[in-house]
Amino acid sequence: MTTSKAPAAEFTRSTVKAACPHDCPDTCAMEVTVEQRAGKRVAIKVAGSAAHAPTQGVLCTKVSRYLERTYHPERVLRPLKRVGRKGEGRFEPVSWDAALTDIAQRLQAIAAVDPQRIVPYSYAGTMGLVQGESMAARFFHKLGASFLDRTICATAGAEALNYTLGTRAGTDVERFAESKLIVFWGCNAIASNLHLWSRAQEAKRKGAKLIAIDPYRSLTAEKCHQHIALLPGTDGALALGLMHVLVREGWLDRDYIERHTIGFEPLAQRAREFDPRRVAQLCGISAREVEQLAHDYWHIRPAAIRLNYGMQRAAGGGNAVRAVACLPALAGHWRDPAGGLLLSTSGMFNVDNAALQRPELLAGRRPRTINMSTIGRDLLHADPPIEALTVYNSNPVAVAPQSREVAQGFAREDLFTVVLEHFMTDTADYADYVLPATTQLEHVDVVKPYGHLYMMANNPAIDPVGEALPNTEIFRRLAAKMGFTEPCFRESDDEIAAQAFARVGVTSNYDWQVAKRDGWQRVAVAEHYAPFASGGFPTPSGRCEFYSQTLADMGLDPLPAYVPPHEGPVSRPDLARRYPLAIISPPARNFLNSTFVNVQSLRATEGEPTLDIHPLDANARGIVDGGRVRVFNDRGELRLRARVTDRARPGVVVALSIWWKKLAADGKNANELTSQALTDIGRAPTFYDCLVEVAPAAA
Ligand SMILES: Nc1nc2c(c(=O)[nH]1)N[C@H]1C(S)=C(S)[C@@H](COP(=O)(O)OP(=O)(O)OC[C@H]3O[C@@H](n4cnc5c(=O)[nH]c(N)nc54)[C@H](O)[C@@H]3O)O[C@H]1N2
Ligand SMILES: Nc1nc2c(c(=O)[nH]1)N[C@H]1C(S)=C(S)[C@@H](COP(=O)(O)OP(=O)(O)OC[C@H]3O[C@@H](n4cnc5c(=O)[nH]c(N)nc54)[C@H](O)[C@@H]3O)O[C@H]1N2
Ligand code: SF4
Ligand SMILES: [Mo]
Repeated sequence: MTTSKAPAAEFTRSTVKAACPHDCPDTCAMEVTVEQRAGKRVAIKVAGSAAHAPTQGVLCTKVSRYLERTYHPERVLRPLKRVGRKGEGRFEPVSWDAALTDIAQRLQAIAAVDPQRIVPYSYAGTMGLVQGESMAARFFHKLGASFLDRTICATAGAEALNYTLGTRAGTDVERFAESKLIVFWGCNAIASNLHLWSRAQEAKRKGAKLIAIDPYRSLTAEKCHQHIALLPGTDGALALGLMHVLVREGWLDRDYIERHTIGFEPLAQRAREFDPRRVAQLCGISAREVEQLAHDYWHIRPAAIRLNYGMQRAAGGGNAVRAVACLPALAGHWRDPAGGLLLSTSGMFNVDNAALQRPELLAGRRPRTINMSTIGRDLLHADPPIEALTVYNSNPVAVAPQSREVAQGFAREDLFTVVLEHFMTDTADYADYVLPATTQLEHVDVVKPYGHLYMMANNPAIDPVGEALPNTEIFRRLAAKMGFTEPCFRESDDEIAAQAFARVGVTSNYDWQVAKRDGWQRVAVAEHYAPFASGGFPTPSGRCEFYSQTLADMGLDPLPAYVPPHEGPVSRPDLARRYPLAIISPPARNFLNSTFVNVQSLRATEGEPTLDIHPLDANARGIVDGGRVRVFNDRGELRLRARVTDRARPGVVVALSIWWKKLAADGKNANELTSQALTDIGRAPTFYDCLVEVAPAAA
């Protein structure tokens, strides 16, 4: 923190080094300008740090509005107790002491019967290691609560990468400026990975070719040289088709394959089944596009693939990631720091999770695991039943699939629900208690990124707004009420942050004191870092595993396969006749999942919930641009404003997300339609594997 006297002299200004907490690969370094006014610290500006290489001095539009969010008039400022029906949103303020005493008693009574009936529910509202799973995890471990399988976003791809590359590591975002071919595979970078996009722009100015593989002409796809608009959930077939051409043409780095991979022969055999004509049919594209992409991928070097999560939210998401992850090894693109593939860098940080989470507090107990992606079903049918749910850093009633079941589950009168929040979200409306939590400006944290190579520190800029407390402090006080006496329940946030760094590891040189002072610390790798230039894959074989014995031992396909969507003409011809359109609901540019939807300036930019539909599909149904439509399937129905546009390809409709249900005219969002079916690998949700029909709605 640096302090300097402002010219006016009646106040002091300082700049605080902070880190964006949001679930975004960019994890920007923020500088918060703070003024001392009447003895109180007031944040007056947030800006991107120019000194932090990935941030390049720029924050996205959303987080540029962070002050509007922090000082929002609708912040929850005091603990609230429900007085209305569940979901109705009627609450009255209570004191912290009264709230925590009652919560502790309720949890103790349930734990006396079976602590597994208590379930934590959290995700990445903040990606901070301290305000995420530290004190909270200790609390639930000591209690013996059910484990939560945190699958809602990334596990299909993460586990697929682990099976293939041995870890989550990839091309350094800073090197994309030097790539000659960049493939945005299921990645709308302009919306969801802005700082990589600016590197790609640099590359483009130096002559690079940019290609988007996306069912939708997203903001990114429209700015690429080429857009391959395949059908959702068919990426595995496309990747196998590329392999087919690479093998057929001998466009293979035989030396790299020989030294650093395992299973080339069986993989080549598998790829032979995917000739471009068949692939074209499966993916709804032309054979020429498959041939052209393979040609470019071999001839234009260095070639980097920015693989993102958009393509793994279908039945075959895991296998699709495995197939794409094989490509750089086949064509030798890992050799160049500006080649290869980036899905996630999260495996490169050697964080001491055991110190943060204290699994020893389980004392030998092995509670059951609840998958967060099937919370609707589990709230209604788990055995033993879920009797208490503690939600923090997440908004499941808006974001979890098959929302009608989720809301039904949350509405159970015999369920005791505590929600730690900034705002009265769709989920908070169902709580028995809502506890006010601090935002990133108000607490300490360490943020581990997944899109670059710097561990980030967050210093608090202001005191908590209202009576808000950090998640850690809420669990600390609750632990005291429960009579948990272990010293780890008394540690300060600063002590916890230091523990995240404690294990000075193979790939790390972290020091919390240094990070706090400087704002970040880079993983100790060379500047022109190429993760697998000379192999070194941390898999069981030490090679890139085209063939995975681990998967074979689990009874799964050891080779990347094409697994068609759960809901499509191949798997469910009956369903496809009744519901012929595939719907996807990818992120809106001005929201971050369901965060920021209640920030007026950002919501105004997004307008209202919409459905993009191709003119052919619209005409066939008598749907006009700007008209209201009904979107429906067996799970539910949703009303949206139609935008008739060829941004959506024929057969695919697009509802940018994730809206707050209560801010939509019909009180619903896209998850009314999505299913709780899971992916082939990683037990992850299949948000973009969903069939619907659309019809004009009465005005
Ligand atoms: N502005 C903004 N940024 C965000 C988020 C946000 O909500 N808003 N969310 C954050 C989070 S949590 C995540 S996980 C990341 C997500 O980051 P991305 O993975 O980039 O997420 P999406 O935008 O869902 O996917 C990108 C594109 O995938 C396309 N897509 C959908 N289905 C398929 C498919 O089957 N195959 C292919 N090839 N493409 C498909 C979509 O049309 C979309 O344009 O972004 C993070 N950043
Ligand atoms: N249809 C559809 N559904 C989707 C997706 C999609 O693309 N389409 N994307 C999926 C993906 S990729 C993801 S990651 C999930 C995201 O799902 P979530 O992780 O639930 O993300 P958010 O919707 O942003 O909700 C986070 C909540 O945490 C709160 N929060 C933030 N910081 C703190 C804090 O410090 N303390 C406390 N107590 N609360 C805090 C915020 O106010 C916000 O309400 O949604 C998934 N759902
Ligand atoms: S949401 Fe992403 S792009 Fe925006 S400030 Fe945060 S890390 Fe940066
Ligand atoms: Mo996500």
